[in-house]
Amino acid sequence: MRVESSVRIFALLIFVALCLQADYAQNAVDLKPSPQQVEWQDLEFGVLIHFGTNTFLDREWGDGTASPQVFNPTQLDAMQWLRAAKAAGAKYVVLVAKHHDGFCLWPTSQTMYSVKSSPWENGNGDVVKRVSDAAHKLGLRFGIYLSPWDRHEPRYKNPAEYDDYYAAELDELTSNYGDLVEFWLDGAGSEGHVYDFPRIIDTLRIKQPNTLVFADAALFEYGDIRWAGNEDGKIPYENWNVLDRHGYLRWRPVEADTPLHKGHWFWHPNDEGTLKSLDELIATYEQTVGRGGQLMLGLAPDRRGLLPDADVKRLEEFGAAIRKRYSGNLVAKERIPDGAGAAAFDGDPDTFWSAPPGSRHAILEVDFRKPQKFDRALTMEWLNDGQHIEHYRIEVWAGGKWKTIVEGHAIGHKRIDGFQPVTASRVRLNILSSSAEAHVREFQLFDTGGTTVPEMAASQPH
Ligand code: FUL
Repeated sequence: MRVESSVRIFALLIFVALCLQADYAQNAVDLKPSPQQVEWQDLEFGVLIHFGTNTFLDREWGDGTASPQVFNPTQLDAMQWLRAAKAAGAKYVVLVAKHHDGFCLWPTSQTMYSVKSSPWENGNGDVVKRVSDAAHKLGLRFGIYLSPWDRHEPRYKNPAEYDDYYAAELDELTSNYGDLVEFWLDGAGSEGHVYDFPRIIDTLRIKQPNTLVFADAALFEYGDIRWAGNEDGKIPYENWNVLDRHGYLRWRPVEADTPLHKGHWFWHPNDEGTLKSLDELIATYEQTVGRGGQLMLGLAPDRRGLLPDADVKRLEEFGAAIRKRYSGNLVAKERIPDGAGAAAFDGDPDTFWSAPPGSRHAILEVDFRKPQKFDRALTMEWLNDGQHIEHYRIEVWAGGKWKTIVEGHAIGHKRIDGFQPVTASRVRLNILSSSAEAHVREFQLFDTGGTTVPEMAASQPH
């Protein structure tokens, strides 16, 4: 009797252990985004603003010795900066509140190395307030960058004391400027320095539970957004949203930061030649947003406190070009409506089509009233339940059979496939394999006029 009951207890323990193991086992295809990540991924495009003593000293990385006296913009107008960002199509703005030189753009109580000690507005100004107010007025989400590496603050030498300083600054920034959409944690210069990241993130979360933390995957494990790994405005394809760090899996969508002026985050005199061309910006868009990630474009106001006219013009041109390229969706306009897959073809990313529950492959076909010419396909996966599509083809009906024009693996939030112009009256998205039933928000086709973007060839069939 006693032996029997101990066998039963042993069996029960094994069963519980197995259940627990099953519970803890992580599998990339089971991971889902948080609601905040879902909302953030829909923003697609933001700007990152660098402005400070570097602007006045022709520097990119200040060494912390600049006098606050040099900071004296004469016409600072944050509305001008953000109107231009909005015209480009940006949905959010992250302001560098403190760069590596340690100079603070808000009147922090933690140091005198800030706008308080500058002649600007007699030391009574607050750039963070100006920019957050402008963002809220224009309907843009607002976020901050607070450099951990600090080349001015004497306490930086003592990690524990510096953590106190940094956390106190973060507490001010999380308290006084409304909801923060993103907290940009830059790892540059911090090699060898130990920060108390759990404490820093706890400080952020107390007042800003919804803010997403951007960080290089190497900086610490539990960020919400990962860095693209380069500043060239390119997200490597295939782009999967789940990141595996030595067995620790996390939904961590990617953001690619790249400046509007080649190689320069801050404004520099006589720097007009580095302004990126419209074609370069379009290629950047297609290789970031078009690869399922976020584009973070760097803007740099000049010594007046204004974005240079040429930058404003380029941003307006960029926004207009993207709108023009992606507003003539042939599927929504020219398709013969037959009910099947309608939610993926309606031009409305707020609705989505689902493959039958439990299915692992599916086909969505578009029949046009008359043959249509197109050179781009834009596909969006509904990610709330995870990233499922693992292999797909885009095919056109030609010569009595289906011909593959694109073959790819990851789709994710958005995938723009570019190819040589093709004319067809039947097109299909052939989902060859998905880890659970596929969900498609949009399948769109465009004739962009054959503009060549060389790197788009990545999605050609092989
Ligand atoms: C980098 C910094 O070192 C650059 O100066 C710039 O702020 C960029 C956005 O991040 O890591």
